[in-house]
Amino acid sequence: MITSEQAVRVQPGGPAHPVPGRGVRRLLAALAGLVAAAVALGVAELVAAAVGRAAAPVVAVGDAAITLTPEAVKSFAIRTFGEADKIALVVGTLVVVALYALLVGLVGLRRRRLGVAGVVLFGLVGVAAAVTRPAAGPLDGLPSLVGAAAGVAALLALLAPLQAPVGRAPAVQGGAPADVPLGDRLRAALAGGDRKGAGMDRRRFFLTGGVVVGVAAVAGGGGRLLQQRFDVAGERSELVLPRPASPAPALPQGADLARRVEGLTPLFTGNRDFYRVDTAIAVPQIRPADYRLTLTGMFDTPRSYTLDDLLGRDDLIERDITLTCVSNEVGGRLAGTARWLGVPLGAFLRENGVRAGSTQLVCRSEDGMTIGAPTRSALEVEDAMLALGMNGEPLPVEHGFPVRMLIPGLYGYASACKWLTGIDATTFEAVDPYWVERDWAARAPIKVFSRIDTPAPLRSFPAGRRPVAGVAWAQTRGIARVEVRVDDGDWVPAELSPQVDADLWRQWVLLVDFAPGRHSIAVRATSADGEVQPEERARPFPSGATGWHTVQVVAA
Ligand SMILES: Nc1nc2c(c(=O)[nH]1)N[C@H]1C(S)=C(S)[C@@H](COP(=O)(O)O)O[C@H]1N2
Ligand SMILES: [Mo]
Repeated sequence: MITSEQAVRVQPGGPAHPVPGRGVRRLLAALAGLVAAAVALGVAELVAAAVGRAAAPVVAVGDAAITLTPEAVKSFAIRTFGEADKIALVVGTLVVVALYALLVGLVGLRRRRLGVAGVVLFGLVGVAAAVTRPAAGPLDGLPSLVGAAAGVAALLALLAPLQAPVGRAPAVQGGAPADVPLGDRLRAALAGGDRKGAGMDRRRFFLTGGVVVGVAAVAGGGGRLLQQRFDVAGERSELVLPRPASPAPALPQGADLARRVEGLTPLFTGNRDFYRVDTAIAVPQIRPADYRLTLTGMFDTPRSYTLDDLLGRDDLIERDITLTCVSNEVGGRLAGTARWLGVPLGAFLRENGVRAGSTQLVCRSEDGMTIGAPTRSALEVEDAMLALGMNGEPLPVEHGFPVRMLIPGLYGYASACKWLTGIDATTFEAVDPYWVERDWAARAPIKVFSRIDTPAPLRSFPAGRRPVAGVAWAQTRGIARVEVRVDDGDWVPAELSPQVDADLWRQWVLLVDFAPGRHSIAVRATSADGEVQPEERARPFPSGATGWHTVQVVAA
């Protein structure tokens, strides 16, 4: 069937041409929606350059998504995307926005008000996400609001030419004579030549679209550039760390077995290679001069500290500590070791008269994250600290600049608050911090863990002798033994890197003679206090994974 719009019309003074049908118009309307969304996001980025990065809608909505996503989905995301989880989230958010925008354009073509309402709703979601962040400022709704206004204006400006009444025929028709200026010919081509009778002004659509896309690009790109003013990388690199009163114990010769075993994790993890786990899409940027650490709750003499107060102390310690994440799967790599510099936590808390009744310290970070640690561990675990330095540098911004907490022997989510701005001495009964609200265990001591680094799973290699090697950890207790079993053989003890400190992981290596064929290699560790890593498999949720890491390999 031929609809009236698809019907061939006779142009005044010209031959008959097929008229672009509804399909084209719909396509352009959907495009209008997409462009309107782009301008909304672009303008929002520009406003966020004044207000703050975390107020930008993509960041705010992403943050809200992280806060609201069920734990199972979050674990799936961490498992699937690893440390690219946040990139995946941002890309996912943008895809959803794009699909929604296409729809808004289509709806707007028929019912303009509904289209406008669609953009407004989109803006309100951004506003809601931005203002409900735990660390939201009063102006945080502004980027989404102004962005949505720009989006509405763009949508209306782009839909108008698609809904225009039948216009005059363009000046240039058919084959353009040579004396017609190039600009006019171009414009005529953009406007669809003389096929302009369908009630749409394609030329105006594309001209307006071009302008709007330009505005989106300039606002978005410019906004992003201007947002760099929030970066504290420069101030961080100018910061000079003091020397520790108590340096890290010297490492014995040959302490790092990775020097002789290829594929083995190095004893120390470089700052760039250190795993990162947090909920921050826009990493908090704290200026050293603005930094305050505020104590509240069950302290006799709570006070607040500047960064200089902390850096200027004469009791700074430097320690080698392995940090691990509760989300680490059997065989996983969410662990790293660094040489940390910081304020001894026990002394610091005692100085402020932390009361005996406090069982939990709720640490608050700049972005509103709350992390609860047992007061007792904070007081008693040797080497617990307010860390200021990591491997000889100020903390990297992603790892908590300028101050984070570290308590060896506890998973990161229950001790290692980054961008630390507050410590509230309270009890476990009184407060459920962020992860505990999401049903992770309130108390989270690290489990004995060992991992095979080499050979990698499913690797094939020549039959004969080759090293099997990896790392093992049980912070605060230390690793006493690591054993390897090939197929149904006996457990054979591996060589361990020198015991330096109980808070530091130990590398292990064993030379194994592989007969040709498939083999299964398993590892288990025993802590210095005699706990053998259990065989029984458990998922990370709610208190850390267990189970022997096993890899299948082929010797040829
Ligand atoms: N502010 C803040 N601190 C945080 C987190 C977070 O999401 N926000 N994640 C915690 C978790 S789960 C872990 S495992 C460690 C990871 O520290 P890293 O990123 O420096 O390796 O930081 C902890 N501190
Ligand atoms: Mo973690």
